[in-house]
Amino acid sequence: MKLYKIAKGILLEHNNSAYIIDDEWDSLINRDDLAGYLQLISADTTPISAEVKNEHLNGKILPPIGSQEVWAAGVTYLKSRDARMEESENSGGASLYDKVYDAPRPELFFKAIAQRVAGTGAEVYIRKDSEWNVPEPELTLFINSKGNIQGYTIGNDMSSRSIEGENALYLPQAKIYEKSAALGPCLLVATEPIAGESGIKMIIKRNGEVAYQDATTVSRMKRSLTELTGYLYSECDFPVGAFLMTGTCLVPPPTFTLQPGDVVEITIDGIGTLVNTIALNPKHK
Ligand code: DO4
Ligand code: MG
Repeated sequence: MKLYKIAKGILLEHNNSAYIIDDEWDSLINRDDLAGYLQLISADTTPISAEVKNEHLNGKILPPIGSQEVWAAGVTYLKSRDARMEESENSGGASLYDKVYDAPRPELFFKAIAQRVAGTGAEVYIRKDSEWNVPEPELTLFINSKGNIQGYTIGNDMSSRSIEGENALYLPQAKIYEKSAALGPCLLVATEPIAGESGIKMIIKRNGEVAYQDATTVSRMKRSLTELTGYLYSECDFPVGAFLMTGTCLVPPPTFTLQPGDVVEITIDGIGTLVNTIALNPKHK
């Protein structure tokens, strides 16, 4: 079942029917056994028509986040390790990525507060002081305050490769700025863990033409989702839960950098497609 955060509240999609749920986002998604609760709610609520559902969703979907923090894991796929070793070769930082890929402790970093997160259909930004920028398509977990993975969404961990490549200590500046993260389109709430064979695909369009595309599967991730969650929750409390991006699985070739107007489409099987347009922050142009 899928939960959408919309301008007028919360929309639940379940078994080809849609329902408007009268609840508050943070307390709803943080509930224990969210899937069981949503099943009960759908049995007790009158569905809305397909027409009304489309009116609620068309161009009006908000990111599926309330007041949670967004964290991110890094170097969880070979592609990410290799790309980072290449971009940091001149700074002498390449071995950091090699080591963290094999170490028991994963790389985890703070990514965003909700204010900096875009939803599907909205703009994400590239930094004006960065000449090499990429989107990072990432399976993203919603973990409740008890540390249970309750749902999945699609994340885009926008990154400056030039800033991170110059010096690994610049990572927070490469990763954290206005609209440097996108989440959406919905929260997939499932009782079973997401299947390893679930596909992740990214297409980047420039002037309507495909400038880059590639795909892989969740099973290529080196670490397990519970391992990442365990490290994140080991010394931090998240009273309304947290989102955790699980690392990028696709990296465009080194010759590629994003430009304003590019459209990034990230699809994960069973969840949907997150679509964002690249822009410069009008306040900082
Ligand atoms: O090590 C830097 C960041 C890695 C990252 O964001 C990723 O692998 O997705
Ligand atoms: Mg990333």
